[in-house]
Amino acid sequence: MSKLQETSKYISLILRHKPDVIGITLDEHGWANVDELIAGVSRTHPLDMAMLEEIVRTDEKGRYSFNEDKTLIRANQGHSIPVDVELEKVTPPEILYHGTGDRFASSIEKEGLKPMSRLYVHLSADLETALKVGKRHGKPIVYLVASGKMQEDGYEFFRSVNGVWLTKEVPVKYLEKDAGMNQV
Ligand code: HQG
Repeated sequence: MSKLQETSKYISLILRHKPDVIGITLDEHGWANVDELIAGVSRTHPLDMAMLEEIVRTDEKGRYSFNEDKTLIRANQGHSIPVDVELEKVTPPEILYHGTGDRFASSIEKEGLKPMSRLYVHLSADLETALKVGKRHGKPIVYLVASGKMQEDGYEFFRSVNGVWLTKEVPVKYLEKDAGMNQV
């Protein structure tokens, strides 16, 4: 992992989960003050404004956004602390995907997908992304989520500005294990 990636990981921890590790707070929309973030992070990780701009610009998942004058920064999704990042409510495609580890299968097939430590269940528009997410949890499996049907039934879907699909929960009846996954 490069120095910049290490710093980025630390920033993701601060902006999504634990702003208190550097003694800062986020506002209700998840924004942190950029000067405070740089001052706090640079105590342990190399960071100045130019580096922070590079992290935001080059992040492969578009995890962060600045406000217009770059005095504030926030993570676009993935939070465990209760902030309202003004997610766009949108009509989902018929099918979305969720990748996870096979060790979670029996629990998921009993109780459905839950947000666990985060505010939302994270879904992807394509199988490949879901597979990547699943691999972070061990032997990957992918579930197809009947998102179109869920929306008809009144469930809400949101898409973060970096394209991650989010919903509060997915009951078992809308889940189907991807048959192709037996080959993985
Ligand atoms: C599982 C990454 C047992 C769920 C990715 C998942 C994503 C259950 C784990 C984003 C369950 C939570 C989020 C149940 C769900 N019983 N296990 N009923 N319901 N689970 O990390 O979706 O790189 O909080 O399947 O790209 O893996 O960090 O969620 O395996 O968008 O930017 O509980 O994180 O983005 O794990 O990942 P996580 P996730 P970043």
